Amino acid sequence: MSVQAMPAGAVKAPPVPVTLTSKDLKTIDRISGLNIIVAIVALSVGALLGVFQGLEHSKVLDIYPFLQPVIKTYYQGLTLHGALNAITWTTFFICGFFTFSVPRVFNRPLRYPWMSWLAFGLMTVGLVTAAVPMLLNNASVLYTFYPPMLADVWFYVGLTVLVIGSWIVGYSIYFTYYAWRKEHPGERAPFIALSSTITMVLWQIATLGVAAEILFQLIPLSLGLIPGTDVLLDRTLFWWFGHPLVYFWLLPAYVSWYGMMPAQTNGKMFSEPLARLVFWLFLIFSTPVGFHHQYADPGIPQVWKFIHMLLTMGVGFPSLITAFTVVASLEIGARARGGRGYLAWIGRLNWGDPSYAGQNLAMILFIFGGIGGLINASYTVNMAMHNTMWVPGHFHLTVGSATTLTFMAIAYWLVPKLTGHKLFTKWLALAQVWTWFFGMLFFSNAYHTLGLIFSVPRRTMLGQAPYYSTQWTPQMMESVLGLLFLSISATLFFAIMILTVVVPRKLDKPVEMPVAVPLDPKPSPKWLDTWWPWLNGAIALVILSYGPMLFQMISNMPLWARGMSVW
Ligand code: HAS
Ligand code: CU
Repeated sequence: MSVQAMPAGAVKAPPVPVTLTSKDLKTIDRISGLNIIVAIVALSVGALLGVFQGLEHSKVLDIYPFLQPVIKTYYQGLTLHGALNAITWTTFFICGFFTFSVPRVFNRPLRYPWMSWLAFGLMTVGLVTAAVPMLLNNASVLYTFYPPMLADVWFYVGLTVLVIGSWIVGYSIYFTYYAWRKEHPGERAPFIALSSTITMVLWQIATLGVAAEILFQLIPLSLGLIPGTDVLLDRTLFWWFGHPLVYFWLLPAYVSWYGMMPAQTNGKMFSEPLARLVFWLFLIFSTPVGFHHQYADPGIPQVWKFIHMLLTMGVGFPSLITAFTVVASLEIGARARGGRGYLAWIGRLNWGDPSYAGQNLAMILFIFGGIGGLINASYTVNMAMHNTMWVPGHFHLTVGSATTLTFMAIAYWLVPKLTGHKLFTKWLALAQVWTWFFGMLFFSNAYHTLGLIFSVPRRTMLGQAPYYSTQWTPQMMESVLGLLFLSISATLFFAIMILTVVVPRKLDKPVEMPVAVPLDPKPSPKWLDTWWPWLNGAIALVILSYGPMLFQMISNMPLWARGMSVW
């Protein structure tokens, strides 16, 4: 019908919904599977380097002399450990997980599958480009690459390409979301799709900071185009990115805890509206808090640090909501499974399923990780633990447990689903998640204590430190016990993954992606499915919390810090 022929006042009909075909599913699964493979390979190397560091700290074994000439220094190993685990494992896993799940909950193919292919290609090229200088010991600047330490230019170029690739993963999801929205006006976006898309938008806003740091300061500096750099400005731009980065790691776990995990234990989503609100709050509060990493930096007035501290307490709030509502969703499941009493129902949760158990154990570790985070954020208390071993204690409970153990547990249904092969062994998978749990408990307890009581510094080759004290021995031994558990656990994880992929054991029944249904079938209010207020709020808060300081820093930008290689 031509436009002229349409009667006045007629509403244009939405486009006919496109639904998933088996061919679409094959494409999605292939992209997702490739992402997961890169993620797991990165973790296997990254985790191994972590064990070497822990052994060095405890003086049990300094393995670095034996690693010549592959790994030349402790700091090179530490850089690879952070870059492979915290950046590569997480980012590739998340991109694979969302590419898998978003089209499925929309029951709609990716709008532009080529975008997701391009994204994966760019991310991989970026990873290899950044990895080469790291492996050649030309970029041992740790995963935060603070200037004036200066890496080979290809390290920064590789990181940039990796980040651009991950943006394109987001664009592929946004276009799919938009196409679905046009076909389904008035419907609420499914929770898993909405929360995953919010996570990708959060990542988009977050990475603007580090993109500015790399493009306008670090690449020009490493090419000799500017005489020096402004360290304070660079650190500020880095932490604009660095804090929301931690929610980019956490929120995919929350997508699973809210939207999938209850279904793995016969539960229902206690409150879908609250779950949506949580993700919107993360979008608003994740970025304007970066100064809580810079309490000790001179040059930032206290009032700004204080404002960021208050906003950090704001971003702690959605996690508190999560603690209560996710547990309520699980309790519904446990009671449906015959659970009784105030606490006895916990025993009836689906502990026999490694995918469920792993996520529940990750949640328990996150209680301690989260409490530690709120302690870090408290301005004055931060002075007691900043730059000490307390900090690696904190982040092994968060990114190392809440995120990593959850992703491992997701892999226990996702990899069988992608390969069509039965999980190689359920019992060893259960042993894997429990050993990770106990390993991290011991390890992080030891590191927290070393930092708090003895102020043992982080990011230091402690085995060589002249001030190494025998007073540290009990905690160091506790950390080695943790490492022992973690080494067993990691070995089990990789073995189970490889064997699941290569041994084609037939599935007893087809694996389905778990999707939790809401307890209350009423659709969520429209305002919890509407982008503009939240997106504008997020942008406004970033401008208010960073604008004045960045304006001041940029207008008096001294470019005197000459780049150096300290390794
Ligand atoms: Fe953090 C440093 C503050 C969360 C990661 N953090 C780091 C670093 C990393 C990191 C990697 O304010 C080091 C960076 C570097 O290299 O320098 N962090 C916080 C705060 C939170 C927080 C306030 N962090 C995270 C998450 C991370 C992460 C999440 C990764 C995924 N962090 C800081 C600060 C520093 C810092 C300072 C700088 C320190 C310094 O001086 O250098 C909050 O988001 C935490 C809120 C969380 C909670 C917990 C909720 C609990 C839940 C589980 C419930 C489970 C139950 C069990 C009830 C309030 C949701 C149920 C059981 C059954 C059986 C049913
Ligand atoms: Cu932070």
